[in-house]
Amino acid sequence: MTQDQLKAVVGQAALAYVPEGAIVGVGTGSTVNCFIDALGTMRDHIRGAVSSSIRSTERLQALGIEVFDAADVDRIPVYIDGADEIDHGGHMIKGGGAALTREKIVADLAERFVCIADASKLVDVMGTFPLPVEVIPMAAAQVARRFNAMPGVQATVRAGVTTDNGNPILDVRGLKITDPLAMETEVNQWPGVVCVGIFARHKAAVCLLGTAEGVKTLT
Ligand code: ABF
Repeated sequence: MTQDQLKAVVGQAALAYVPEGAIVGVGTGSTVNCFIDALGTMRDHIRGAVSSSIRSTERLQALGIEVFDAADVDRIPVYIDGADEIDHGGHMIKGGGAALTREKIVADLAERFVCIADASKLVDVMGTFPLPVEVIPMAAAQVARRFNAMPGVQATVRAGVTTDNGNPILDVRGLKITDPLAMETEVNQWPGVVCVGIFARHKAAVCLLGTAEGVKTLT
């Protein structure tokens, strides 16, 4: 099966985690797009969605699914989102799609995070995928210097990209994230960091992994 076929399979499989009448937390990315398209087939069985990006909002609305503002929702039963990397503990690198901040905000509303990914995203140790970090513009250079002071690590501003929040993103190469929670906690404290793309405090409770042998459910 092609990577796109694997994404479609896990997008469909995620419907099983959407309770009747729910407001569903929806992530961002091509795998999530497959989930959104599948969600459209059950739009009469859900109340609506809370979205993590303008592009996911537009896709949901085009399918007739009502989108609620995260500020108007106290709690949601489930958040469905992709990842750039996920390790065997459910920790993720996210933000390749530049939506990491709103993704983490919506994930924080959810009782359960269900990650949908093709098998290529599962890794033993995260860091091969460049770690995205959303920063306030005036802090970009200083945050990059902090990462560049680490052996073998290089941070660069992602060219031509501004997040839905109007901020730049640094992509950090050369990391081996052996303790995701510790690194997330540390980087979160650096002045000017809006959001670091490590999801350890908000790790996935379930990962639906699309493989050639079918969907594997990792918990
Ligand atoms: C999103 O899913 C982002 O955090 C992450 O970058 C993306 C993965 O995109 P894709 O599903 O297109 O590989 O949640």
